[in-house]
Amino acid sequence: MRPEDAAPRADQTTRLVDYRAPDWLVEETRLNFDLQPTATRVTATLKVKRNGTGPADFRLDGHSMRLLSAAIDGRPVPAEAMIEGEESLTVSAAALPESARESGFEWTCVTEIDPSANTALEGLYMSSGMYCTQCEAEGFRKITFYPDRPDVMARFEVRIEGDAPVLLSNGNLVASGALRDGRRFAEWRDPWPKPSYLFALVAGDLVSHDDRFTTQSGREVALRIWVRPGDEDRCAYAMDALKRSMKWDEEVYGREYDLDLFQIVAVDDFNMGAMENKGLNIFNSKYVLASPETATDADYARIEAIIAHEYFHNWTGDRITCRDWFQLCLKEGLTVFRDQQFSADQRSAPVCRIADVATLRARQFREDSGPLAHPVRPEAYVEINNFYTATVYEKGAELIRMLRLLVGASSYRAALDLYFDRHDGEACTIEDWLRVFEDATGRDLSHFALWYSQAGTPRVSVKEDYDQGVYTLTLAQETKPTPGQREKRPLVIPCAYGFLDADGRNLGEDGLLVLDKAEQSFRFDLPERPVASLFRNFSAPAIVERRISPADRAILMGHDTDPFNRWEAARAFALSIAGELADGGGRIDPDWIAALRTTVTDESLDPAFRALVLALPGDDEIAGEIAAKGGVVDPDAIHHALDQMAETLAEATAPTLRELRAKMAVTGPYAPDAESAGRRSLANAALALLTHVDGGEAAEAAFSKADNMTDSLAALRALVHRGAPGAERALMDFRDRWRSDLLVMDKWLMVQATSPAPGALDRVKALAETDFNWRNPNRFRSLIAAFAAGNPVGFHAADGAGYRFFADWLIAMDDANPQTAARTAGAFETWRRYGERRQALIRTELERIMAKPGISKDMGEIVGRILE
Ligand code: 0A1
Ligand code: ZN
Repeated sequence: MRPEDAAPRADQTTRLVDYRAPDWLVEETRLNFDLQPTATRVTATLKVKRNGTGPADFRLDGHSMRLLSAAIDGRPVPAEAMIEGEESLTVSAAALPESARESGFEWTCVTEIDPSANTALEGLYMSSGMYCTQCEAEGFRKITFYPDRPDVMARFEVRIEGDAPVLLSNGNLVASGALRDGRRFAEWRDPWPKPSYLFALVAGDLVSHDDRFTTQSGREVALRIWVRPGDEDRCAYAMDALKRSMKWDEEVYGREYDLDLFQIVAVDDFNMGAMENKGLNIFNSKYVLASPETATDADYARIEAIIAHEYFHNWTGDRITCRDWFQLCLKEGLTVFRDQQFSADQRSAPVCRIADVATLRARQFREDSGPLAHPVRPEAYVEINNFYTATVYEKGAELIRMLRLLVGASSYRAALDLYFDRHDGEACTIEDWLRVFEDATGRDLSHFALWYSQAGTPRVSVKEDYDQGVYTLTLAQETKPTPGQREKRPLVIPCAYGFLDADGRNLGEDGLLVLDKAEQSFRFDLPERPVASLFRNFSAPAIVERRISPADRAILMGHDTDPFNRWEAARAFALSIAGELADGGGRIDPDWIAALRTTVTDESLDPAFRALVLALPGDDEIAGEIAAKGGVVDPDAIHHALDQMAETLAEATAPTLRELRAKMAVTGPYAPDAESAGRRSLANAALALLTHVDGGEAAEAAFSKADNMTDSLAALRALVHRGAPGAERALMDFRDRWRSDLLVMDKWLMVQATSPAPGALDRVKALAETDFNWRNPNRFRSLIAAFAAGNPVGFHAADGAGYRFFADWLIAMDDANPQTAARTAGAFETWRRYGERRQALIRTELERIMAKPGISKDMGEIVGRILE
């Protein structure tokens, strides 16, 4: 690809090809914070060293603050020697004192910032009365002027003065005490050099839930989870997950923690899930706080995964970081892969894999097939915050999974050992990452590297032939053009396979094929025609197109030794029925119902797995299939098709579903372990179906007797989404019980926002007009984003009212918080899938957003790319 093809908007674009090493490095950074809500003073003292030779301007990033003074080696820098750009401050090489030009100098500057006015939640801001920071990717430049790029790594010393009882930063606490006027101070030192994006500060009225961990080499680490008073009894699960993560990283990757203290803080206002600041992770409170009454099984699983993810970043992100933001997948793809491995080890590996693939298809395949498609390592961006995407994270993780499959588990571990040895303390690139694998295994990965630069999901078509003892498998690959990349080359695609005979028994050896050309045939001597199980465990992030008879599908569904492909066969069956029904034809094949019944009642199978088999495909999944085949998507028809399938299935299996519910009942007090969670998920999947035929009777009973949030919410959702007579009552009861718990109320908002029952938009509008704190990203996502992304029927209402409502909110949010607004706007990315009328209505809204005076860089880039 020519890099200029990828330019979203020529003027503001940052490009990978323009990367230059920094002219100046920072060895030590001393920060002094005098905290005041509207006027915080920051004094930064940097020990600066020339990187390279010859004269170079001293350029610092910075904006949204007041520069009060600046000095070099203690001497004030005259105003005329500094050039203040829109987002920078430069002291020209000529203005630097002679002695400083070659050997370096000490830079000091004092800035003033207003955390209370910072609604963008980047830099230093306030959340529920506490100070906190978010510096990834480029938030540090809103705190002080600094070379705010990940390849500048410094040792940080931080002194905080403020009214709050708790004052935290990275590393180890070296001093603290009282000052005059009730103020306090604390001094923190982080011995590990780090880029500015990993800096963190928290100050507030907090309490901690404490524990300890002894590392494999016998060092004691104090663990602290900081929360608001009253929340301390909801930290136990997060703490347990943290200790398990620390142990797992030692056992599986040989990685030990490297400070005396590891802290986590829960904050209410946060743009993302959490942040891996060195030694001081900051979390969205939604991913820390959990109790049986307030958190669902899914919440527990997310908390476990995110706690692990942030902890694992200590090595893959903090000790080894990214050279520049184009390399984001270096830390994110690897850390997602590591957290997926961890969850698989803690829970059921196949169930985790199925859930991960379902998410990948729903989010990343969708992204890869539309206007926002980009390579795992992008080559140009306007706003880097727009590239914290499913492609960088989830597809990035799939690339590492493929590498591991190709080289084998022990070579993978050897390569990772080499990575940590060779690059500890460095800021690296994808080239460094791949070279480690080449050096550790002797393989040439130059072709594999294409996965990092080529966008789009490859489609692999499968042809099979059996003749006189020879089975021939022909695989052909094609990747459709994506924005800025018309020409696509064949990728290296691993296909894990096995063969079954007509009775479902193993036939021949299992193995791994590697497709690395546009088309390849593979021959196998086999005594009978096999039922091939291909792309086992989803061995490559590809779309597989294969004609397969219902009989063969039933064999895979019932007997494959690969649980992923058993589920896949069931999903493919359901998808083909749904697609045909939505197209106005087809019928509900009784074989589908029979096969489902067999699987979900098979007691040798994990209930969580059976629940996944029982779940019908999502609206958007079907829409994606229709669009890929060139069809026009009609959200009402898809929804109707799914309703018909659920109803027919429920009618045919109601007694089985009731029996399943009874069998899956969990006795004793609630526990979030995978086994009990699996039983609840099967019972609740059955409940959702039953609500299609019993008028909500079972769900009402379940709602009133639920003693945990998983069951309570599942029953509420079943009632509301079916528009059952008991729905209003249940909604009121739920609200009355939980009105003071905002995280629980988010669930209540979301159930209503995603309801396909008539009147959802009016309801969402009314909810947005009550005491709805829309500036809080969790609230905004639970109501506004959930409606757009999770309510296809309401959002795509033929009169365009859903689009208008959503665009109004994007415009409002863009003024307050561009990052969250732009991320939410991605709900429009599939707009070209719909009919002309809907497209015209959406275009009007997108153009209205683009025309908004003062549109942010974030939103301008996303909407601009969607419209292109
Ligand atoms: N690095 C964090 C997530 C994160 C990314 C970007 C942010 O602001 C732009 C904030 C947090 C992670 O992967 O967990
Ligand atoms: Zn991450």
